Amino acid sequence: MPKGHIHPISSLIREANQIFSRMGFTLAEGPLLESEHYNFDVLNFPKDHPARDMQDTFFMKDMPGMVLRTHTSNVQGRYMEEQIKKGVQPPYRVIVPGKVFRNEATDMTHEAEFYQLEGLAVGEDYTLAHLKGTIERFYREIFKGADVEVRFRPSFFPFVEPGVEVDARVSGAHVPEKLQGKWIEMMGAGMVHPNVLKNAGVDPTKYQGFAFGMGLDRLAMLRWGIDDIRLMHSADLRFVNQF
Ligand code: 2NL
Repeated sequence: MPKGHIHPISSLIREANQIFSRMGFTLAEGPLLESEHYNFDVLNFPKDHPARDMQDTFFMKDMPGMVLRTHTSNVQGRYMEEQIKKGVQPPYRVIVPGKVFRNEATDMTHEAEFYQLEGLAVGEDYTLAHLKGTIERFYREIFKGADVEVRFRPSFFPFVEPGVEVDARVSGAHVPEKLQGKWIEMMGAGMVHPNVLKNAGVDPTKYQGFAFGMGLDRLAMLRWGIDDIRLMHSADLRFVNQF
């Protein structure tokens, strides 16, 4: 019998799950069709934030207040709320892989449906240094023991303060030639905004958190040197048979 192949995105999710589980993270999943409450309000998006715009978000015509989730962070909000309801205080560590939707024109590097992997860690005395160490270790392991340097540039996301853009420079035997030794923008991250903790029922005077979010399609393109994102979801066996 001919054997099937594992899609590169599935492969990355499995590997990321193994890597992060060794750092104490568990995996969580949640709905793709989400309320504006969990997709935006809980995450500290102001009512007039441009990301809420029709241009960026798919609103459900016949379901007022419902959207296709624009990130997987809806799940972390639900997760924290659930823990608090059960009486479970931090530490929390979760990763959330899954499909997200943006109302965008598509090209070689953009799809309207794509995959993200987000991570959230909440505890006492958590700092940006913990975020940096966690991310460095993830890239070292996903690129199979590569040398990894990580740097932060200041950035903005409503759900974190401070927010950072994360660049990585990787070199090693399993790193594609195009990537070797170059600074590449890899993800967004930051310290969880106190409002987000508060909205989920976590006491921000006692706990801090760090969070990050990366595009898995983009990571797969970098990891295997794939040059067109549209190949990823084309259902073309000539593509998937190479993995
Ligand atoms: C990006 C940026 C990011 C997060 C995701 C997050 C989730 C919660 C609280 C705080 Cl519940 N933060 N997630 C934080 C910063 C950046 O993703 O561009 N990803 C592709």
